[in-house]
Amino acid sequence: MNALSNDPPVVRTTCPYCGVGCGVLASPDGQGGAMISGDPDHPSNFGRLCSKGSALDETLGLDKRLLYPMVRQPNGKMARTDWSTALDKVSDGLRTIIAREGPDAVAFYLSGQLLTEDYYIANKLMKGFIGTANVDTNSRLCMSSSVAGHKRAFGADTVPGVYADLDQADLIVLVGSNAAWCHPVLFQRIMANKRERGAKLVVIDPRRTMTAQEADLFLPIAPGMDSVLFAGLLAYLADTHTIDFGYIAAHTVDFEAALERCRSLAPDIAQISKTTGIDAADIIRFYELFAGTPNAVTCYSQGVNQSAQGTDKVNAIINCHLATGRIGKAGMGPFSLTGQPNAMGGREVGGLANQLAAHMGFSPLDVDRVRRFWNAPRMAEREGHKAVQMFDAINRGEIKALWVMATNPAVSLPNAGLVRDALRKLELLIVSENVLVNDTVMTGAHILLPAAAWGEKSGTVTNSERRISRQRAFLPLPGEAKPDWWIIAQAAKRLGYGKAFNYETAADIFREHAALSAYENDGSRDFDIGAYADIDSADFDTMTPFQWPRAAGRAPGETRFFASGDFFTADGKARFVAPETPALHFAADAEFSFTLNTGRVRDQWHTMTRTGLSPRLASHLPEPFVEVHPDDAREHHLVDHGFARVTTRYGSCVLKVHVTDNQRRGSLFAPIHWHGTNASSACIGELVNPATDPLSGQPESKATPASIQRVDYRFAGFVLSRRDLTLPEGTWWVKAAADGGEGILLASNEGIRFWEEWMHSITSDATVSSDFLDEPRGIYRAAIFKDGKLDFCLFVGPASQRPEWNAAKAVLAAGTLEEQQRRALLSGQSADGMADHGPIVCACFGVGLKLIRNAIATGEATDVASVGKALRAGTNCGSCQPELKRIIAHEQHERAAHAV
Ligand SMILES: Nc1nc2c(c(=O)[nH]1)N[C@H]1C(S)=C(S)[C@@H](COP(=O)(O)OP(=O)(O)OC[C@H]3O[C@@H](n4cnc5c(=O)[nH]c(N)nc54)[C@H](O)[C@@H]3O)O[C@H]1N2
Ligand SMILES: Nc1nc2c(c(=O)[nH]1)N[C@H]1C(S)=C(S)[C@@H](COP(=O)(O)OP(=O)(O)OC[C@H]3O[C@@H](n4cnc5c(=O)[nH]c(N)nc54)[C@H](O)[C@@H]3O)O[C@H]1N2
Ligand code: SF4
Ligand SMILES: [Mo]
Repeated sequence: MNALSNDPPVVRTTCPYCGVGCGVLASPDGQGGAMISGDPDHPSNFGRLCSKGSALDETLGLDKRLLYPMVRQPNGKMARTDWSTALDKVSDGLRTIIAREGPDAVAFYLSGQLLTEDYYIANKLMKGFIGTANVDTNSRLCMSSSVAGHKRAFGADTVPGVYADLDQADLIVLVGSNAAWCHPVLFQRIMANKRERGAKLVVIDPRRTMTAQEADLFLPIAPGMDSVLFAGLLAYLADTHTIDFGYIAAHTVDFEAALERCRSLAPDIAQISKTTGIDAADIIRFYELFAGTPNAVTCYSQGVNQSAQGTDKVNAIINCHLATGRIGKAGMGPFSLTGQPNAMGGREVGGLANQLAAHMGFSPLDVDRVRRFWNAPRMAEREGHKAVQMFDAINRGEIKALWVMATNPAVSLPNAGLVRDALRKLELLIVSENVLVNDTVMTGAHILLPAAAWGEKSGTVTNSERRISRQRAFLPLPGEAKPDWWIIAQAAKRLGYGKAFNYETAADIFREHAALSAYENDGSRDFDIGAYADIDSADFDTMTPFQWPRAAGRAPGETRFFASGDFFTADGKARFVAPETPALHFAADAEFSFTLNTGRVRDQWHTMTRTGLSPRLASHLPEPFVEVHPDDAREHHLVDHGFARVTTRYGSCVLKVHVTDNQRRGSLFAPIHWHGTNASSACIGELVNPATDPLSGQPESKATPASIQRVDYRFAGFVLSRRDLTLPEGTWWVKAAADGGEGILLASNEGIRFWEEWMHSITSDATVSSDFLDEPRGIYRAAIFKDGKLDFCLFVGPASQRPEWNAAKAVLAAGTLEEQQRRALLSGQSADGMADHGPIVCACFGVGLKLIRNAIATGEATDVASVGKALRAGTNCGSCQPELKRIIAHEQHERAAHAV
């Protein structure tokens, strides 16, 4: 339903973040904001939201939005223009380059954050009308190894299972997935099954993540060695006669050859243990568990996909499910967890350069079929460049025009420095964006097109379990922002394809997409939603979430694939695939002796253009960091909370050091969220090697040879400000949203006199309302108050006593202040009534570490449940529960140690 009968109106929509695809209820407040809650009727989350979903209300502001079309002027500056001028420039630019150099000189780079309708027509324009398959997407960095693995094994990119399988599985294996942080609502479902039904959880990851902490069995695998572990599992299943010969004989081919290769890759447990670095006894426990538990689901994510062996890893996992016939039946199957809200939808429309729409490829038959359906004048007949190669082709000057939509390649592609060089070489860089400033825009866009954002746009997305849900608008379009599909259709019309792009609503496009999925299909292609080919606009408005396939005439229901074979290969049989020996291209050498692993943190989304607006989300892990094992830290003289420079052959960053034995020796981990717009030196993409999987083209983002050196700063501090600020050159800084303004954490070798001078220089017309200088102790604090409110403050002190900013943040948030509160600020104390609760642990209820520690110290809280009772922490989305457990264990350990 579009609007429930409550007052104010409630709009049902879908979360813009991860592939879990949670249903969201949004109640607009009429002033640009909205109340957000989980949709109890959505079958993906039943009302739950994680910290990011819960904080969506804090991300709706328009301050940082791109609201008008803009074009670059001869002087290099961007200036506002009208849509007609901007779109003429887009089409003239593309037309000129195509006329001069042919269609392969232009490219689109799309995103799993587009709606299916946007994605569909972007592909249609390029592959059917401009006549090139140079269309790729950030899903290349995300899901393409799964796609390639599915196609090799099943003949199509099919996810066989559904989330409900988790409720019937007795064994859940998570491979290369930090689901506690990255798919939190699904992880809570797994935890409920563990708690309530005794389902066992195995986690395979080089790091002891918050997910791993909850596992019954954690296998700390050496980076890149998953295919060896699963090759060993296949051999073990064969040796222990736990394979399903009937299924293998009836529905598969190539078992013997794959088994033989697996045996040579993983000859015995001792060898597997040596290669994978996992304790032999734990390997045997895993193999026994898997062999002995028919209801087993293996979920996997970027530790599998983002690898130079990604496709082999996927197939090594699928092999074990095929061999046991554990696929497509309730409670069993391999399960690729998708990352972005519409990663799956992008695959449906053929968003990747090696796919055509509706799960078709570049076979002459498919090309011809799509040509006829679209009545396309210039069908692309061969695959285009995959993302990394696309940017190489730009660098070589072969691609002259690029249109980027809903992704930030200057940050998220590997070897991002080279990507920026490529962007600068373009004759025409068009960017459709929500925000005015990001690293891609700043690298030199010629045309900026303001796209409708979440809450404003309307269409469909598909989650990990093939469930198509509506995103609905609940806010008006701000400024002159327009839906992405509208922008593409307008460009297409100007290029002369008006008839084929004559859409008035997203529903028009959805109908065509559904019709193509059914066109000459008859069960030959997995993706078929023909039941929706004639949906009218009113029904599209009220459409409830459903799973594909839904062929015309087929009733809605839970859908699985392959329980009784029927694969999409020519002979209907699945393929076992023999994995190759993992290529050791990332072997460490003397200069770069570490392996740099990269990934995500709980409360931030990618390059933070949305989550970065939320003060609540900013307070969990506000600084870019690198995790190091204690022994490595000792050897390299690194100190916890100090700084280090991480260097690879491609670039370097200066990051906060987190020393933790959750990290493997020899391995470093850094999150991907920071970049040039929000930190001085933390764009991890610049460090990542551009090696790719040979089959999928997916970059190896999890293993780059790296080195680490200690960096010292003499002073540290922070700024809180109601306005945008630039810090002096040479300062290490990171920005973080704060209630009422912006926070900047800083470190510097410049002393307090330098900062005092800087303070006075930036306040030339205003006056510093009060400041405090303690030269012997190296402390400088200054503040500007305006209209009784804190406008700006700067705290600098010796790095060894890094100033705490929580008390000052409370002052910034407070609004008008009493005299006593002002004085308290500069004394570094919490003002009355503004308690400093420490860094936030539970983002949903804003519960700080100090409060939690207090509750444990007083004995009020002894476990997660009692922390929840006392403080509410962990009682909403639950994704901080693993961290609460760590804090409780740590505090209790400390207290016991002191008691001795
Ligand atoms: N909070 C948050 N959630 C997100 C996102 C976000 O930005 N923030 N992004 C979404 C997107 S687009 C995606 S794709 C997903 C990603 O979700 P995940 O894949 O769960 O997240 P990552 O942190 O990228 O990586 C997962 C784990 O792979 C491990 N790993 C590294 N190398 C190996 C290896 O060789 N073998 C194994 N077995 N594991 C390895 C890493 O240590 C890491 O813990 O998250 C989605 N959800
Ligand atoms: N080292 C390393 N690199 C990685 C990864 C990793 O684990 N390690 N993970 C990879 C993965 S899995 C992914 S998915 C990528 C993600 O990387 P990106 O896609 O580059 O990251 P986002 O920050 O999500 O960028 C989305 C951009 O689109 C804008 N946007 C959002 N919604 C819309 C919309 O509806 N329309 C338009 N026009 N614009 C919109 C946002 O403002 C933002 O600027 O990063 C990849 N890069
Ligand atoms: S788990 Fe969180 S981020 Fe993912 S869809 Fe649900 S609410 Fe959104
Ligand atoms: Mo992703």
